[in-house]
Amino acid sequence: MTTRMFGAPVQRREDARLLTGGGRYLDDLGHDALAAAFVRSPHAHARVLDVDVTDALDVEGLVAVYTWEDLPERVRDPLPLLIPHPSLVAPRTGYALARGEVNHVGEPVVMVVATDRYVAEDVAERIAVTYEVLPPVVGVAAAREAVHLVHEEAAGNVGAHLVQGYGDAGAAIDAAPHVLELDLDVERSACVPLEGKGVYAVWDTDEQSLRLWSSTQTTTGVRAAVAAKLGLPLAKVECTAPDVGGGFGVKIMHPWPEEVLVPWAARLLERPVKWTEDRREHFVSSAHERQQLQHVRVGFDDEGRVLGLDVRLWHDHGAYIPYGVIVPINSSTQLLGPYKPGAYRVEFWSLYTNTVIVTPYRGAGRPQGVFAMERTMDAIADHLGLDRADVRAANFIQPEEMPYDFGLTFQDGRPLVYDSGDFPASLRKLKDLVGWDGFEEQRARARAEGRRVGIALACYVEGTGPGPYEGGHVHVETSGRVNVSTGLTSQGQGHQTILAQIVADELGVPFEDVHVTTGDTRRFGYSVGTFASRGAVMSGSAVALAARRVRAKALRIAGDALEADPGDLEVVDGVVRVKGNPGASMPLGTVAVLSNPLRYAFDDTARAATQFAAGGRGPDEPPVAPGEEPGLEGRDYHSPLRSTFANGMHAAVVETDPETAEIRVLRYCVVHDCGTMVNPMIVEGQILGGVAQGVGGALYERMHYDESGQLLNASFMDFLMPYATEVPPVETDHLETPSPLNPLGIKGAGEAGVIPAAALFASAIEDAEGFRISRMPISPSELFHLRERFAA
Ligand code: MCN
Repeated sequence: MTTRMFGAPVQRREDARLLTGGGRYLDDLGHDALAAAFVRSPHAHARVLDVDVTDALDVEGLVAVYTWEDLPERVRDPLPLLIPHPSLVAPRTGYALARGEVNHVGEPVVMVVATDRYVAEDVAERIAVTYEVLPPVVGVAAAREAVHLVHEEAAGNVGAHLVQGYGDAGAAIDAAPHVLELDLDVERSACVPLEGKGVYAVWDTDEQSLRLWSSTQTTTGVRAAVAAKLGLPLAKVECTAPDVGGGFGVKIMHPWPEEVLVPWAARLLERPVKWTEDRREHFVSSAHERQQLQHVRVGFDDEGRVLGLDVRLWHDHGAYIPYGVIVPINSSTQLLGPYKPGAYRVEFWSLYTNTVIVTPYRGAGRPQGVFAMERTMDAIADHLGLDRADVRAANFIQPEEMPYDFGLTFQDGRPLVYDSGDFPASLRKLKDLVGWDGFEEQRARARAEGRRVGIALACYVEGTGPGPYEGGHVHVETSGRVNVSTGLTSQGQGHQTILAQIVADELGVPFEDVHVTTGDTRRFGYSVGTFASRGAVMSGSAVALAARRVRAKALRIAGDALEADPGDLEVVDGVVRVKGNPGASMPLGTVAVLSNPLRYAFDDTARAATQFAAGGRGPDEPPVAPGEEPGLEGRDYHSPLRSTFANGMHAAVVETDPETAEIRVLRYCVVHDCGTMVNPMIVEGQILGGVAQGVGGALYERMHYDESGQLLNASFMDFLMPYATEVPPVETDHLETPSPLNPLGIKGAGEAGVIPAAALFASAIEDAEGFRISRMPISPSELFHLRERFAA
């Protein structure tokens, strides 16, 4: 019997190469290329009055210097608004190079191309830009006050505004026996992949075509955007992502200014050009996320059931808004988690600030939303003197209520409908795993010893696997090797492994025979990309559908050759055989010969193999039926109705030092439900990676801007990320409630681990300390000051 690969904890086949230094990242390419560097704004908000390059022109090795005025028409235009939305009241995107004005420190003003990067940097230093400094708007609170404006046309600094809900939340709250209000604050942070962005472009003058390599999550998006900006036919642009050292949302199709400028310069100069982002550039000119002020008003009954919930969010989207409202839409809809408030109203304002733009960072607005909801659940429990887990359970949507339609609109513009999930079962598992019910005694014992120990749990639901589509192509070679390609781009999610697992099962071939290519538009041109936890759902389903097509074709062709009905055939270990009569069989590679007229005609050995396999009865003519495509290959797409909703619950036990206020994580437990798991080992790795970023976001990482809009901690010396020593061991348990929305029952898993961490740690620290935490992240010194404040 062939071993079933779907669901098996197969080692990632990518790892050996990456762990032994075999990775090939953007900066490993194009050593002979010209290098680009940028003069970037030192001011958060200013007019650009003059650019003087006189002192730079005699530097040896300088090739070109460009300002906005030098750019051709399409490259001059504003960068695209990627996701339009009716709530956008004043959408502004940036320019590839500043057009008379800069709106954050780090915005590119001048592009320099030189023989080497160090020369380009030297030239950049000699270029004198004269600015007229304008008052900056730094932080979401300042944006809301709107004493100054980022863009004149955005009154009140509002880029987008939306109200939605169901029922009459105001009336439900007013009539409720208990009412609470909470003000909550999440600070700005960022995903900080170890490899920054980068792009390398080669113009082929003979072919009039462009080859691009980009450290991106969306090769097809970069290709389409560059072709449009440069006025090139799509067929003349190809984009490949080499190994990508982390993306986490910051490398989603923008296109980034550099992704347009580098190919443009390569074409103009007819020479290869490369740009690799350095660490400081990444901090000040890529993207951040998370900052949001939130006000909650909630009305509830004596059992803690939420009767009405009114939430207001002020989201900081930075200087421009190319991603529309993905992040605040996620916050405002996904904060509902596994709960069903009687009535709900949410209103958000997405605000301009003179800081780096926002892209959806792993979790994409959900960590902030979950922070609001889970803090609310804790506040209700504490107010009523009830168990925090019981209050959550009292508000759960029940499994028999699935699919559950909130009557709200989700980020994909489609209704917010949960497809499946069993929240009470997840909670039972989590409570058992962490020992929730017996913890009271443990806490009391610890307190008697002068130790401060606290426990918490936090729940979330995450829309994953959004459309509109993703495709896959499966091709069986005459050797029996199976090539799979998809437009998906990988940054460490193990796509080469899981897609091979899926295809191996669907086709009935050994896993080792299946080879997967991702992130290369030459191999697969239609794709949306890797984000929103959609890879396994979307490309997994697409390659499964493509493999099913190939299998059906193989059975038809082999059936003819073996004189058997296709329904009587099976494929086992790469061999098509008659069920119950394994002697009548034919390897898939041989079937591939039969589907390839020229191979059949000219390759005697291959033809003989088909005839041998068919017991000497091989056809005189290759059986490619009229109208049938040659080749044992197939392509298919998955286009789901709407997102599928994964969910999870995390619990943590923390201890805070009574003197130093150091916060230590004693236990971290996860119960996770991402539908059917293709590879549980990878899912656990993804959850662990997410938890690591969650720990960072809750306890260490923040973007520290001063009042003038300078980012003070734009280096790894100053931006504190957790090391392996700070990330606790994670104890994981799973529940699998399959999704009815795709052929494999899969839901996404790539972002989940990060989502509840801020809420969880706030709650656990609160439990240990006895006072309310309403702002995250929290450091030991802040905890120390909070203690002093609450003691006073
Ligand atoms: N998986 C599975 N079974 C499931 C769900 C997932 O086996 N039911 C496995 C698959 O190997 C899948 C992986 O888990 O590829 C991640 O799952 P999925 O939710 O499909 O996420 P994507 O493949 O679409 O990856 C994107 C996701 C996102 S949105 C961010 S942000 C993120 C993440 O992946 N960025 C990452 N994980 C990352 N991991 C690494 N190493 N680097 C990043 O930049």
